[in-house]
Amino acid sequence: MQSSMRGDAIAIMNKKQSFYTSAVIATILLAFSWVTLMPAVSHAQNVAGYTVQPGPGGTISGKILYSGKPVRPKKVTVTQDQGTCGNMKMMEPVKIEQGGIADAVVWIDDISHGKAFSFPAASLDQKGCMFVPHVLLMAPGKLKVLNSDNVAHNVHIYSKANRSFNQVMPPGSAPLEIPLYRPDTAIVRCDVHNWMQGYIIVAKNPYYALSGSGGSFTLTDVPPGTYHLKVWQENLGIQEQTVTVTAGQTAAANFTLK
Ligand SMILES: [Cu+2]
Repeated sequence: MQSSMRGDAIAIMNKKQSFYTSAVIATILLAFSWVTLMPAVSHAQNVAGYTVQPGPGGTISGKILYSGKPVRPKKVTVTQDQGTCGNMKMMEPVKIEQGGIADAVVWIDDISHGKAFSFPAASLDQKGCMFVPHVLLMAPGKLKVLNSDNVAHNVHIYSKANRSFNQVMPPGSAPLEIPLYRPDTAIVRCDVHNWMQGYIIVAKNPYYALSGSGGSFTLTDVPPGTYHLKVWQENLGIQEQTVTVTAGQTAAANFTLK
C-alpha cells in the first residue's frame, strides 16, 4: 500500500516535473521566437539600416524619359469571365505618358537617416481583372488586398525577402492582410487570369517615388549629401546615377531608359 502510494507520488512528481520542464522550454522558445521575429515586425519607422532623424533637407526632382523602340501594347484575348474581365486586355510593357515613363520607381539606394515614412496605407485592389495600382509603393508593413470584382481571383505574391503568399479570393471576400515587412520588389499574379500581374515595392527608406505623367518625380526633405539614385522599370531594368543634395535647394536628376 505504502509503496504504491510512494509510486503514485513519484508519478505525480514526474508529471509535475515534466510539466514544469515543458513550461520552461515553451517560455524559452517563445522568447527566442519573439527575439528572432522582432526585426521582422518592426514598425516602418525603424527599418533595418534606416533611422528617422528629420532635419533641414533639399529636393531631388527629375524625369524618366524613354529612348527605346516604339512601345506596342500587348493584346491578350480573354477566354474566361468575360462578363467582368472584358474580351481583350491591353498590356503596356512601358507606360508612356506625356513623353515620359510613368510607373517607374525612383529611390535613394544608400541613405541611412532622414524623414519619417509617409507613404499612403498599402492597398491593392483587383478591379476589372487587373491589379490596381499596377505598381504599388509601400512602407514595410501589412498590405491590404481587395477584390472588387464579382469573380474569384487567386492572389499569388512572389517575394524573395518575404514569405510568399498564395490564396484564392472569392467575390465578396473580406480584404486580405498580407505581411510584407522586408524591403523587396515583389511580383503579384493571379493564378486564375494569367494576364493579371502587378508589382509591390516594399521600400527600405522613405525616399522612393513613383514617376507620374511626363515621367516626373520628386523626392523631398533629403538630408544634404551625395547619394546613389536608382530607377526601376518592370521591363527596362535598373539604372543609377549619383546626385548631390544641398539643403534648401533642388538637385536635378533625369534618367533616359531604353
Ligand atoms: Cu484574377
